[in-house]
Amino acid sequence: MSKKRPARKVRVDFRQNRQVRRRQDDWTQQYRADEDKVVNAQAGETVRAKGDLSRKRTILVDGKRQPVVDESLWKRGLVTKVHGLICYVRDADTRIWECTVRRILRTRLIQSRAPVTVGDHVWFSDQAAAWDGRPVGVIERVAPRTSRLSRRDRRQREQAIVANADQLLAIVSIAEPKLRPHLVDRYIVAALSGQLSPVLCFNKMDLLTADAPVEADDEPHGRLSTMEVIQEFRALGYTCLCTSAVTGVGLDELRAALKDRITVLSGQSGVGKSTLLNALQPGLELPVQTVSDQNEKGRHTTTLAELFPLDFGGFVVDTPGIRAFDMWAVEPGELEAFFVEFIPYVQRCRFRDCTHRTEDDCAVVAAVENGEISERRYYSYLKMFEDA
Ligand SMILES: Nc1nc2c(ncn2[C@@H]2O[C@H](COP(=O)(O)OP(=O)(O)OP(=O)(O)O)[C@@H](O)[C@H]2O)c(=O)[nH]1
Ligand SMILES: [Mg+2]
Ligand SMILES: [Zn+2]
Repeated sequence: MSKKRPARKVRVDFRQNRQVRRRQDDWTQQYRADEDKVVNAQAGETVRAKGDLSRKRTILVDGKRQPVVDESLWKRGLVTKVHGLICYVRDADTRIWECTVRRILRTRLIQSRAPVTVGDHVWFSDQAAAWDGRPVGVIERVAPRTSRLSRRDRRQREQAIVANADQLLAIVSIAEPKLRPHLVDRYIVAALSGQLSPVLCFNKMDLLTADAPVEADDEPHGRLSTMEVIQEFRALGYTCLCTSAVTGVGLDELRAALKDRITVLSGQSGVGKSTLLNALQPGLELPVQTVSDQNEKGRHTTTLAELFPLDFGGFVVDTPGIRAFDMWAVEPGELEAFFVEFIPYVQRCRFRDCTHRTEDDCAVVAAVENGEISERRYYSYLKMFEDA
């Protein structure tokens, strides 16, 4: 092994291989820092490649800095479910592997409170030979995450639920239960604050008879009809799907929106989530995960989330934690950033820390008054501000 190579040259080579990373988590940096050391120990072994995903050889070292695994022998997969210490990993051939996490990696990830979670892209070593051919593996490495949804546990510690999700599908019904536009605004804020793109699905379109005004929440403004509400969200640039699980309208668009993405599902009870998903993919059962059971060691384990594969490509994940919004804590001051139509105005307010409520010379209020910002959206902002 080429331990005595100069460190500097190796570091440069390694950086060239790095990908631009969005929203790097601390643990990943930590891991990368360790990897630099690893690569030092293995100078010349790194292969030039466009990104770290295509790098052919990275060496993991044990406590004595000895290389233990060769990445060219690892498989790539996606964690679809975590149960206690077992991660279920789906490989490129859709085979599910039962994996544990390499101890050195696990310690590091646990220290930085970022254990392997559903949605993680991982490299794992095939241990089937030692298990009579059963698909058993060991996770050796976790790819950097592009997004992470987490919630706080009772001790206020962050708990990752889903990594790398792309979008939030907010399903609402236009009737039974009635449409509540304010709730849609909340879904949008929730999605954006979790780094997900919102996709709005207005279900039960078959129940749209005469397009009567939407019953107001308790919003002190003129009433809009269902189609006007939808039009308003469209005008803001959000994807709005109009579906009916009964007539099948809009299902193709919904399928196209979900294809090849990791979609987090949300929507109140009764809006038609299960019916809609079953219409998309018959037999797709989405048991909401509330499992809390005893494993053989008598320890309580909770399955927080599971990725369900769509046969046309992509995954959906449905969890009560995400549905209940108990993780989307948004500071009042952050809120304006999630109201996309406010953004051009906020810098024109007289006060830099304007909250757009009672301040003098507020450009947002002025824009509401002259009709450039919808009154409905503005009142929604006020309501969320008070609740935050
Ligand atoms: N008219 C009409 N009814 C629908 C439609 N989609 C679902 N429903 C009905 O709405 C009711 C609730 O649907 P579900 O699919 O169980 O709703 P859900 O969102 O999964 O509800 P939870 O599991 O409680 O969260 C059922 O009686 C469905 O038949 C639709 O597009 N049109
Ligand atoms: Mg359901
Ligand atoms: Zn203002």
